[in-house]
Amino acid sequence: MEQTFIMVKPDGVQRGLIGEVINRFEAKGFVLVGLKLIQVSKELAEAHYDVHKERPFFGSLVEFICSSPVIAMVWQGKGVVASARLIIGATDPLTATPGTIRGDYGMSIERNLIHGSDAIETAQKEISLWFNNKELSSWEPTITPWLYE
Ligand code: IDP
Ligand code: MG
Repeated sequence: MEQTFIMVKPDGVQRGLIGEVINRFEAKGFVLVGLKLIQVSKELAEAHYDVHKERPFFGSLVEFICSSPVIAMVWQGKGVVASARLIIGATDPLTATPGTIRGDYGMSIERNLIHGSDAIETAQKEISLWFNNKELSSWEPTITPWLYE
């Protein structure tokens, strides 16, 4: 089953939005298979954002991600990678559609609350960067037949 990596960034944790973020994925019908609160090291933040290492904001982005604990999660379900990106909204919260997490709660691109993997391949890489196998549970909620035929 498809999985994606979701992180509540330091601003989301500081603003008390952990429960709100979890609720949106849970209420939709996705399944939480991994969850931890961690203080991110510089090495992990740099590895996670490696594709952006040449961008001018890379240094401040890494510093921001390490500035306070984050919530790292793995969510599972049909089409979860693309659907999570829709739930999260556009990168710049001021242009993100209301109803999305960034559209409802964000004010700037540097403080956009949440990360979600951008493709299935990226999701697999990010999940293995942030979690080891023992930290992930494979389980199926009993309500599954009420979510999928
Ligand atoms: P995404 O998080 O929507 O996938 P990306 O383009 O992959 O957006 O950028 C990764 C993160 O880098 C963004 O979530 C945001 O925190 C930060 N970022 C992206 N573009 C800018 C920018 O122009 N200035 C400052 N930070 C940026
Ligand atoms: Mg991205």
